[in-house]
Amino acid sequence: MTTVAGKLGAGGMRFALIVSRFNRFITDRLLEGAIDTLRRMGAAESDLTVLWVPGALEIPALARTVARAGAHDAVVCHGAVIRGATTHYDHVCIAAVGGAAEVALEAEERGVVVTTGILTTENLEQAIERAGSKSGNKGSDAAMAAV
Ligand code: INI
Repeated sequence: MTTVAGKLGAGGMRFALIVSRFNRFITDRLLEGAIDTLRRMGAAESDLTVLWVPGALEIPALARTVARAGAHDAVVCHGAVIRGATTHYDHVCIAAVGGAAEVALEAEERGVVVTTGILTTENLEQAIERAGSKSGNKGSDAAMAAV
């Protein structure tokens, strides 16, 4: 039997952690989860770079720039898009998550991994649940996926 599975060791890997300031109450928790996971998997402090963007909409462009620059093995994206009164939510969700997925495909050709811990939720409660409470921490999950 041949089985292909990743090994969970982050030693020697360089990570760019992109995080949006919008809904920072949530994104701070996603970032903390990612950093905690990477440290526990052996990543060196000097191999972690945190890059802030204004909102989730800005994540894909920076992720692409970082992936193309070649200074990191993985780019982990963190954001929190929470539905408001208008359709803006839908546009930001599609552009942010779809954009990050497109960047991931391009980056893969360069041997760079791009993963997303971008929450898209109906309300704040759902976001809190996914940022370190009863539904885990999606920042941590995205970091683990990158490794
Ligand atoms: N950005 C987010 O990260 N989350 C949101 O919930 C959000 N909403 O709902 O508007 C949001 N908007 C800002 C957007 O990401 C850009 O930063 C802004 O439009 C400037 O380009």
